[in-house]
Amino acid sequence: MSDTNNQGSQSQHIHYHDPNAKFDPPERLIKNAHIKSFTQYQQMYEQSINDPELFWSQIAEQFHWESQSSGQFLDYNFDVRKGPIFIKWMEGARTNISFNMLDRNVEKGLGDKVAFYWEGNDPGDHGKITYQELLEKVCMFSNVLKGLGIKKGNRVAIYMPMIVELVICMLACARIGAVHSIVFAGFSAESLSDRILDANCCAIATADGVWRGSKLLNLKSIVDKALEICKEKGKPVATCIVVRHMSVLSEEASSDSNNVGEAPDESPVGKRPCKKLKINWQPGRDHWWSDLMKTADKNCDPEWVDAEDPLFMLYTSGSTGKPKGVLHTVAGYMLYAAATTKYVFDLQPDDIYWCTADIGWITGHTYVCYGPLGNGVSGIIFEGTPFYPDAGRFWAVIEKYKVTKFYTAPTAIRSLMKFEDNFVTKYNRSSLRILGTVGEPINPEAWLWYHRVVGNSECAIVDTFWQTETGGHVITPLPAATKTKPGSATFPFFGIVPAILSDEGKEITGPGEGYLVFKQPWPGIMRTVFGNHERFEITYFKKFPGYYTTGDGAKRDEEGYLWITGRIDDMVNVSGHLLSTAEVESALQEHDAVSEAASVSHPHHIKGECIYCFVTLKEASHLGELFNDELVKELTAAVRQKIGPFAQPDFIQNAPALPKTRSGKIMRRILRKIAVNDRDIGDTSTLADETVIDTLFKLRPKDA
Ligand code: 6R9
Repeated sequence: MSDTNNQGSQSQHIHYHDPNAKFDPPERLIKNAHIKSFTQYQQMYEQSINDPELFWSQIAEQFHWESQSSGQFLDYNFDVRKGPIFIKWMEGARTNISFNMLDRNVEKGLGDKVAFYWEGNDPGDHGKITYQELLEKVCMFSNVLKGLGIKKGNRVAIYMPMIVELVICMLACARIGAVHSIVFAGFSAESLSDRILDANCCAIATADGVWRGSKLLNLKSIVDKALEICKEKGKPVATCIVVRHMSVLSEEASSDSNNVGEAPDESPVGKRPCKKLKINWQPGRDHWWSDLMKTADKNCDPEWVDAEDPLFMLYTSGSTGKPKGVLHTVAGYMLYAAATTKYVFDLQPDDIYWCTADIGWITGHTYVCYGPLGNGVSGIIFEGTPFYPDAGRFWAVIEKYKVTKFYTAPTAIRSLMKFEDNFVTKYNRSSLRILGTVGEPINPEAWLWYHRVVGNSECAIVDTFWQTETGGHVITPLPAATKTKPGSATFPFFGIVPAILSDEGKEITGPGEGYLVFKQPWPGIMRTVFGNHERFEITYFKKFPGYYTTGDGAKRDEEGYLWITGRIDDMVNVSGHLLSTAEVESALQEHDAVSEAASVSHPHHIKGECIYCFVTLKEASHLGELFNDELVKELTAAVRQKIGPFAQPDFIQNAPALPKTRSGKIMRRILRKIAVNDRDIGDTSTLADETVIDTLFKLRPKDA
């Protein structure tokens, strides 16, 4: 490698951040916090590891158990060499999660407390529902489901926008022991049908349509298509329940859709925008939610289920393409969702807690629905997007509801950073105490902006690492106890024993980098891949026997802080140096002109692999929109400077937008194809916007 000392082109536009700089927990949080110091965290952590039964049974005491188990509190096998993998917490105990989320809170006197504020796509379209009201609606809908013949163990697909009925539907399934399988209402008809078929769902709940920003989505027509595919494949779905969210039937629509009738607007919260939407109707199969609810009984005894009975399944993409139905069970998930929400967001009775994730993703399951309800706090269900009507929407909502705890994704933060700080600062954010991030490694640049601009340098930032499979946070700071380093998810949550393994499967103790694995089960870990236990064992337990393999890389620094370096398949090996794409991206993002960056591995005849970068420029950059050789030089220098000359990217291309999944994850698999000019990009069904692909192929540098 040549030219290691060339620092001549360092630009004034690059801000370096000291990776060891630490931020103290905000003083004002400590007095009332559940965990007040790092020492207290360490003591509790030790206990959670050495005596999981004692630790988790204390947490279980907060909940109602219809009957206790006489068997083992925890039983498991994590080692494929010893037999099949299994994980069981509190098997034999009987409970019901909807009872614990609702009846128990009402009994404690929280009946009149707001369970959820609902904030619609349009500012001004809003409502709220109390714990008592939510309980009543859930009981009614449970009776509706029972009336339709849905029983314990049946799978119910849910394809809904972010409306209160979505939570009602989840909790009603849980109340009668049915298993919900939520599909994010942004997936195509084909993806939806794949998931319905794989889970063998007997019913689906949806809504007529939804506005997402300024785009109108006809959800019912997507569901119609999906159900058509299911029928063609010989597995018709008997029941489709439709929430009337927005349609006022025009004459045109009602004339060619018999039996639609006029559905009374019985929605539990708020007024709804009335927009014309053409809906087709299949009598016998399709039912209006409000029609079914009209006659439903307001009382419904919960079905007492086993701790290890399934609660829900949720599909996550697999490296082989076919999505995996991650299965979670009742009691372990309940304990873990409630405990992580309580400690990581340091929940207090008067909190207004807002997680912006869609319930269609695991973050929404755990941190919009089950975690907050399990702690009896008031949450927000947000139907809108960060950019509608403008880039100030998040901060407007924070001001409106006096949000105290806020949880969002790095991708949202990075895209909002592009705009002037004034979009944030013109709103009152003095209620904020804790700011969370999840979904991807957060680059220090974005972390610091979140901390300084959004949090006014007065809030704790919790960078929470976890997965659909883990059920809840596994590596995370605790807001009043952990000194944070921007970009580090810091330390394990209670009950989590992380290890870093080398390629050969040796544990790296002390500082080092490798595969992130976990050594023992925690209550929230997935139990199987629905219908394919072998795939569960192969995906998570085969590579390193005795460990749960996350598929992510991690680095432990001298002080023991953990830094997630990204998916293992996002590692680049340049001339024998193992590099994470996240590291390179972070270096690029420190440049003033850069809004977002993604880097992938590209084959190289000498180095083996080299780095190929995609860079999105800030719209308002004072360097202009110009992507030119000068800028490429500066960016190259930035990476050399930050990581080392070996990390110097060979290619940097202009990317007006990056290919992302609907949950905002950059699809590096597709970027790798673009980098090598391979048009055979495979499955793009999870891509939010397919048009970016063509643009990126066109903008490839000539020499690549
Ligand atoms: C909760 C969720 C899981 C993958 C995970 C990792 C990435 C999530 C992260 C993070 C770095 C964080 N990830 N949180 N990487 N820092 N704080 O996102 O679940 O959709 O299953 O994705 O997301 O790569 O393996 P899921």
